Amino acid sequence: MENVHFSSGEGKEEVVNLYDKRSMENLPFSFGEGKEVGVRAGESQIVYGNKKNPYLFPIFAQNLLTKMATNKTFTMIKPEAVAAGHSGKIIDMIIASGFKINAMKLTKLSKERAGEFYEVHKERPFYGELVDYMSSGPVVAMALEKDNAVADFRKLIGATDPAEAAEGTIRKSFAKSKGENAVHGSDSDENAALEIAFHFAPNEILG
Ligand code: RTP
Ligand code: MG
Repeated sequence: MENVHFSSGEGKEEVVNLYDKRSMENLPFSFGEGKEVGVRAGESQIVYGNKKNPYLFPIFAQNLLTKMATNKTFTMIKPEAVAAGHSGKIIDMIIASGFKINAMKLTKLSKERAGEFYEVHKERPFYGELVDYMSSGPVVAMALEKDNAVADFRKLIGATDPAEAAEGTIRKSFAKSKGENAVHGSDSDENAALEIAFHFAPNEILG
């Protein structure tokens, strides 16, 4: 389903193509911070959201409307693991565990983008350190597909603290510490969808 009706809540309604960024940008009303918009696919359903990033919102809306995908997750190989040359071995483990790579890029997060990505941890004492670390060097971002993707990937990466991670997990093999722990893995289907949309434009995602 590509075409969705966006409603401003004030009687105005527009049909936009979720895969066309320009049609989102050209909406005659905004769905900025704090503003609720309705989303409707055909006549079937109306859901509401107030996501502030217009490029995140279409994917979020699409997932809400099509039933949240349970076969997608998102990962980043974190800066210290990329710098140490572990990317290839980590990607091998991911593929060997049955995940299909739908999108992948080497990129570097600015402090601002890293802060936005980990915004859920804003109040935690390690937030500043986490943002500095995640913006300290290149990361490899990937959108992954497998049945039961989120839970299976969390199992593959192991506990946050490598001292507690099971043998054979990515963190047990490559993490340096609880902070510098080699990889990120989404913690829910909803966050997987948001995180994939945060890093990839729709036309960069294959599959
Ligand atoms: P992630 O989100 O990166 O996949 O990690 P996670 O779910 O296993 O752990 P989470 O609680 O979401 O924490 C996010 C990241 O913050 C850093 N952290 N440092 N120093 C500390 O006590 C501490 N606790 C967490 C880690 O990089 C962790 O992965
Ligand atoms: Mg987490």
